[in-house]
Amino acid sequence: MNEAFPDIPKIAFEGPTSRNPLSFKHYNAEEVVGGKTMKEHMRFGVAYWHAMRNSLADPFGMGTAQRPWDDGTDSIPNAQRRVWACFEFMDKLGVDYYCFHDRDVAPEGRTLAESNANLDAVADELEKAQQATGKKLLWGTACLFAHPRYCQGAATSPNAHVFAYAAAQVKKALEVTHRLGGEGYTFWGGREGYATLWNTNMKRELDHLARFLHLAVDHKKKIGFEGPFYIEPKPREPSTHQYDSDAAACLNFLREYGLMEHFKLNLETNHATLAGHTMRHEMQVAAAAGALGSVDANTGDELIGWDTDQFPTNLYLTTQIMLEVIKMGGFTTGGLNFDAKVRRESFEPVDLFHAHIGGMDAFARGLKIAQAILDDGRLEAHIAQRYGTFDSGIGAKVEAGTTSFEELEAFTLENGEPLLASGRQEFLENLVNEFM
Ligand code: XUL
Ligand code: CO
Repeated sequence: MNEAFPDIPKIAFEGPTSRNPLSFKHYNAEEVVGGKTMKEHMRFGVAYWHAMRNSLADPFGMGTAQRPWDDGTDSIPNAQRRVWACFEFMDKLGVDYYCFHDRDVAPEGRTLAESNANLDAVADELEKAQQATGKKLLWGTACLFAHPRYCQGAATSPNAHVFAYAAAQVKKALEVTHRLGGEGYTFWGGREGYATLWNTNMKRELDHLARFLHLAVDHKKKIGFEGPFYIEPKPREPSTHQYDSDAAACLNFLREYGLMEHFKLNLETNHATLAGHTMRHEMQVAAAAGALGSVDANTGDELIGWDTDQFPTNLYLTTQIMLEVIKMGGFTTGGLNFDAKVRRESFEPVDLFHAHIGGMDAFARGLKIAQAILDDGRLEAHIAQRYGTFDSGIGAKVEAGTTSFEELEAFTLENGEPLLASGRQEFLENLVNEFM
């Protein structure tokens, strides 16, 4: 096939003084930072649905994207051509992973059998492209939110036949993910929630969702898929309320239904924003539970209230993400998947490169800054020292669980008013700025 991006060469690292927009200024795949190469730290992924399938329509207007390799039809040859465009894109960009929904890569047919056959035909091509380029599948997923049958939910639909259809779709998507050597499998429940409680039995829907995920675990074992399942929190959009609303809600759900050992979280920045949290908050909640699996790397717009899925360029954000990633010991099966789309105004193919290069460079800087902050040690030492009264004496007894209210009362009667230390927020913000 002809090249999809004939005018674009392989993107090289040219360093911070380069003025070539199609080069990396900071992302240098083989450069070692804190004992690992940048590419081992980051494990970047291209999101097939945005890079290859997003027409850049918005609620007020039609798509604008120019994608010359795509004839706009739902044919299998077109879907197969797109595979090679995607792999050429990844290859020129130097990204090793991709992620997909079943319906991004292959068109939905008139029946489940036809849809499955379509998916197999494109999976054949994906397999060939993976073999030809060495690129890998970070995770796969099933689109359980676009088709009208899922308008009232998939696993949480009030209709048992919809539940069955969704199960059949996940079964197939999981099998294809397994066949392609996917390192994980994601569940994002865009319609697993409600529009109004006036028509909803929330308890019953949550029970069904848990049953669905247990069935998926059973099937994963049956076919020998060893990667983790990820659940991706998001509070709303498209539903009014989504059951997987934030990291804490997901963890509570997984614990309540005995699913913790089978799931980790896939955290997305713009979803954290919609939930009224910072990404760092979500990451710490997940990491504390040993459940920080993967990241959908993007950002939202503070002035628009929706999931704008923009490319991340804010160095404070990427620094905070990489701090949490390094502190948890790095990704294992997960990575940084650019669940992000170019703006509707940025309709040329080259804009896909500008967007991803910018995100990769921003994460490279975030990684270096995070590692420098950790190597310097003052920030971490400050936090450790802030809790120093729990390292010995009565504090150590509190942490060890060997004291009582009587003893704490006696301690207070004897020692009087506690001596507090300043929180030093401004001092620490200035310290972080030394590294930016
Ligand atoms: C939607 C979203 C999804 C998931 C995969 O907001 O983030 O694309 O990442 O279904
Ligand atoms: Co996402």
